[in-house]
Amino acid sequence: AGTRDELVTILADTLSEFRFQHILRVEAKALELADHFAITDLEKVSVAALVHDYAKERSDDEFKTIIVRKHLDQDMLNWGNYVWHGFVGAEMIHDELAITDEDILNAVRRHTTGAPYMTIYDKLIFMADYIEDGRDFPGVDDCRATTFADLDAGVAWQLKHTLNYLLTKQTPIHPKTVLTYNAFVANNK
Ligand code: DGI
Ligand code: FE
Ligand code: FE
Ligand code: FE
Repeated sequence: AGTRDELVTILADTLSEFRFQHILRVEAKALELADHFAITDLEKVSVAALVHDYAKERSDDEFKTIIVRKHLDQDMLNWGNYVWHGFVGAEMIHDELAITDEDILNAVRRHTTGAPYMTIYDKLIFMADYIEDGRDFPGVDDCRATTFADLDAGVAWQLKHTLNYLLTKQTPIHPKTVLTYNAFVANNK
């Protein structure tokens, strides 16, 4: 059993069946994208995809405790699970799974809000999470086609639609989401 298979066993025991199936679909889509864009470190892509939602099912109290105890940016206390499971989740993945690769940890940190600068691994996970085969929202097939044609255009597509959706819900928008939108959509083209 290699690193990837050992990890899958741990995740199957740790996550709900629903989440476990999602991360397997994200891995499959991320590997499709990696192949398409000729990314060679497939182990890294696999591990990043498999762990990206590792912390999603933890309690608010557990996140808050870690933010305080590890002296992370205390502004994070003002946000919720959608921010924590990436930024604080990366700490849990590091500490509990002993994954130290910064490309992997950054891809987890950036998978929900994105970031103004994203590595190829960040972009693969950000997009695979959004267009994995279980996703079914209006335009998802257009987003899939756009992403395979031009990865940055796919990132921009997602940001445009997520921002629009968040505005209709009148839910708080994290500054990082706005900075990413500016970098990939508003300051571009
Ligand atoms: O964990 P997943 O559900 O697989 O996907 P995700 O981590 O990419 O996103 C979780 C949700 O967070 C998704 O519905 C979009 C939303 N989101 C992204 N940026 C923001 C946000 N929600 C709020 N309220 N504010 C944001 O800035
Ligand atoms: Fe997530
Ligand atoms: Fe995402
Ligand atoms: Fe996800």
